[in-house]
Amino acid sequence: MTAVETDLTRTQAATRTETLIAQTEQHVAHNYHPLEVVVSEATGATVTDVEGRRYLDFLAGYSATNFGHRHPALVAAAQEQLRRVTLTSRAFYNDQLGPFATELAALVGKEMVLPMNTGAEAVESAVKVARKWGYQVKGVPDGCAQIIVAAGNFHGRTTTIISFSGDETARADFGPYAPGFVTVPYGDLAALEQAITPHTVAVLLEPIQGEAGVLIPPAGYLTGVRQCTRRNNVLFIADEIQSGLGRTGRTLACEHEGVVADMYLLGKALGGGIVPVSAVVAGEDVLGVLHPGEHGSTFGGNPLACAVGRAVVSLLRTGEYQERAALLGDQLRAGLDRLLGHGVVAVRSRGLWAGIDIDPDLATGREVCARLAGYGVLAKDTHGSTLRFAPAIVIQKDQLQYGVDQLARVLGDLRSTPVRAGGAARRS
Ligand code: IF1
Repeated sequence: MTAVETDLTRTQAATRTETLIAQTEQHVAHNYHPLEVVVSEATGATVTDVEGRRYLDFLAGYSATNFGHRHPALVAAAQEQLRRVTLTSRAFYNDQLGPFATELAALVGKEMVLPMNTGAEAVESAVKVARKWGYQVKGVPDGCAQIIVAAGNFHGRTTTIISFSGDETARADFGPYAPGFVTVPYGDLAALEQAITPHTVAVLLEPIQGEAGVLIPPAGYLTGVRQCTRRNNVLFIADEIQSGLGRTGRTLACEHEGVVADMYLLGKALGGGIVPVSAVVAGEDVLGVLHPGEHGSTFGGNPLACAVGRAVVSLLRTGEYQERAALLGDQLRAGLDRLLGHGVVAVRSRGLWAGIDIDPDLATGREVCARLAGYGVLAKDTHGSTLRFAPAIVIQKDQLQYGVDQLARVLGDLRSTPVRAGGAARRS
């Protein structure tokens, strides 16, 4: 190719990016503000855009692709199932649902599974199950059930769930709001104890708060929640939709404190990044309150979802992904800690999941993400100047280092020319 032809190809590719972004913005509701990267292919820990540029994916679909994009075993399971049957509805049995539920329940150490599709549906399902358990088992007067949640939570976007969200952007103008939820500060056991009444049926928590910025509660908090809920005959619901399935170096984040919840909510990575698969996993004493007709879903428990979910469970059964997330997590943490005082003001991490607070005088998280993309690393900000790093567990050590090095590079660039008005003095 001549230099002129190469330039022409590049211009055409850039035009294609612009066209696709414009088309998306014109015809898709503006409920997101994506980075200006148009992905067309992905493998493992990397994605490629329509211009052929490769990036390291440090978001991993908000942990939906914990095992990497198109993991061969997961793709094979999906393809095999595509040749047989993909959807039956729950009006009939299918040959994947029973094995999926058995295998998932065993992985989590419970007995029963309620299969759903998205994370929010798993949360909604848990709310319904907890209320029904409250009325039928605990004996709470009809219509009085209360569920305690934590400030700063993120559990999804349905009308009930946003009713107890503290994020005004997610909540405002979507009322009237659902009653029956009480919010307490996250990590504060005394506040939780005080909020419990005879009408409390459940405490719903993320063992590590994701959207809030990868907030890890004080040591002993989850243990305290477990003791307090048990003492008061209240269910402990752990939303492990983002924290679960290998991300933190364990199958479940609750394991870091040796805590066993009554209900686990799983989603995201359960579908291997291929199909939406979520589940409530609990004992028969809890999920047993549901009877035919009381809850359901057209798609929940479909054979394609179950086949992929079974392959995900198989990957997790060996413990090798959990171990790898823990090991790589140590490397990530060491690399990020070296940036403290160099544009990073705080780092929180568990396994391969880190929240990184950037000096707000230097730049917003969004600005850092835009610059990282320019250096071939895709990440996502949350709340102002916090970044999240959560690459696929299949990422290679040198790729992980590359990502951290690019953050160091961006921070170096920003320290020499801060972008925020009122920020550190501009050097000439
Ligand atoms: C968005 C955050 C991540 C979750 C927990 C339930 C759900 C989620 C702990 C609902 C979803 C998402 C969805 C995505 C952004 C995102 C997110 F920044 F908002 F917090 F991952 F970090 N429980 N998390 O994190 O699951 O219904 O989406 O399947 O809504 O923009 P879903």
